[in-house]
Amino acid sequence: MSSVMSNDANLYTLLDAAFVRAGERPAIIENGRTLSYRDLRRQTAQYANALITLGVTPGDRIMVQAEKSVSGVCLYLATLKVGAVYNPLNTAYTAAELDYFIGDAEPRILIIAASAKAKIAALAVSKNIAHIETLEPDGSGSIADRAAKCSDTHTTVPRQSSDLAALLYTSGTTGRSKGAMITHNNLSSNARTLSEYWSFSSNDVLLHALPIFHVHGLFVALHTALLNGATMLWHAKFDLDAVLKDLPKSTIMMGVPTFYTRLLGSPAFTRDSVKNMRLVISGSAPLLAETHVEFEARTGQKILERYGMTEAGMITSNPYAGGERLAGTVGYALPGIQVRIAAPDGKILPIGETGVLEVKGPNIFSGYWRNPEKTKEDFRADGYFISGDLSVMSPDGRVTIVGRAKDLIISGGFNVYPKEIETEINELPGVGESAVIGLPHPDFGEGVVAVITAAPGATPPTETAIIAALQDRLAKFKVPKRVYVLADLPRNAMGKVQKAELRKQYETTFKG
Ligand code: MLC
Ligand code: AMP
Repeated sequence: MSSVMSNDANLYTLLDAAFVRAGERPAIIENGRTLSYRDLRRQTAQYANALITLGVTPGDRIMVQAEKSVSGVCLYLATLKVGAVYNPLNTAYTAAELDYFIGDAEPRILIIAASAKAKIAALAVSKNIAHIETLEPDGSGSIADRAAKCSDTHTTVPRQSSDLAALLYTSGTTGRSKGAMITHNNLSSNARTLSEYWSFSSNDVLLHALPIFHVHGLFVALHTALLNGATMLWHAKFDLDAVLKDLPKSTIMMGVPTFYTRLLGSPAFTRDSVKNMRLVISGSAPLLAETHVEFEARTGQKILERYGMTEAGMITSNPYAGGERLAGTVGYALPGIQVRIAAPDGKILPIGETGVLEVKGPNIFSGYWRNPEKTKEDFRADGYFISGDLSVMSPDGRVTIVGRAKDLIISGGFNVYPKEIETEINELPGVGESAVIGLPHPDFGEGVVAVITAAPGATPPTETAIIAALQDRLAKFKVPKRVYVLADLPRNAMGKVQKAELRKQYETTFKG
């Protein structure tokens, strides 16, 4: 191994070694079309060269808002390969939301669907984006055309372990999204740990139906499969019938709880559906204990629940082997990762007491993009990151998430911070104030609900009017499913809105 290679912490270099070993084995199978590891490697090199022709240099942000495609995987890997920073965005974000992200991330290149290009073009010019390229759901587009004309060999740009690999936006309690700076070492260490902990091998076939703009689908699923030269059965989205068809061919599946409640809702989902499955993983939101129990009763298999977050990758996991997968718990800290439970003032709490989970390890991001104050706020002096998740730990280290210290709703695995929605609603004519809460939703786990009051002397806008007004401003999953009107919002003695009261008041009324 050359000295350059041995010093190179580029995640792509680690993956590339697996690609070489895998050779002609299938990397990704989509609708009967197979991309071998050899071709994945070639196409990634072509995309890397395409990025170079666009003037990309190490550290440049490549912002991508595109539907899931195999080309998108090559583009992601190519971004790592050239030493640039991958900055994916939820495809549901509106142009208004994009405006903020572009201004904050200052990407060199923006890659979007052609249909969105016209809307964004003026914005991009005003924000000095050097290039807008297109990428369509079928994997075609101007970036694909450009790549097709490029050489299929490219020398990976070496990176140090602390260099940025990705910038992932995660919304915050203040309503503004923050970019989590994720390094090559964050990703490599987590990928290696999970791969070993979950016993991945080249024989695995992973059913991949998650979006690739978040940690779960982009890092956890992709990296574990790619690092092992395993095969992925590629689904652009979670389509129940399509998933049911591919399940019997799969050995591993990863999903958010909604995937499993949807599967259990289908009589076609049986023990036979998972006959070749060795591991079914759930995460990104709490899995109801009843879903865990029902899944085992139907299939004979226990879902493995794990816990993580954008800033930390995967933190804890129920055991793969040699221990119990306990419903309602998220398992133990992964090897090399330390967790503790602390009070809001940072005092470490005795075992058995509920507090906020704090975490430290090579998985922890390097801070919020251009936001040192927020970074400082979320870290303890000894390097622990404050998760905001209320948890309790058993004497043997098993973690149970019991709630959230942060005002956060998780709907179908997507995070929604009420403050952002409240800010938008409060600006609408006729609205006095608003409180946004999460209520139990049969499909999404939690559903977003708004409770509003009328402005003095005004008639409050109707539910339909509010929902319509928010459509252009907010991604669909953030728009309240229902809007209720109250004369006054319940407040405590300090004047703080009592969201727990509101949840109690509406949880039986709300049906999703
Ligand atoms: C879609 N809709 C949602 C929604 N997804 N509304 C609320 N919450 C969601 N998650 C809207 C649609 O726009 C549509 O609106 C209506 O709800 C019905 O949509 P659908 O067709 O039923 O939705 P579908 O496309 O099937 O998507 C649902 C889903 C998807 C659950 C499959 O949201 C999904 O893939 N979620 C995974 C999220 C994820 O990967 N999270 C990982 C984060 S990483 P209308 O008005 O048009 O009818 C992380 C760290 C970690 O958290 O630990 O992993
Ligand atoms: P995100 O910022 O999108 O990465 O979401 C991270 C948040 O999802 C965590 O802080 C938790 O609140 C939640 N989360 C992830 N996995 C689980 C889980 N298994 N159980 C409960 N909450 C989870």
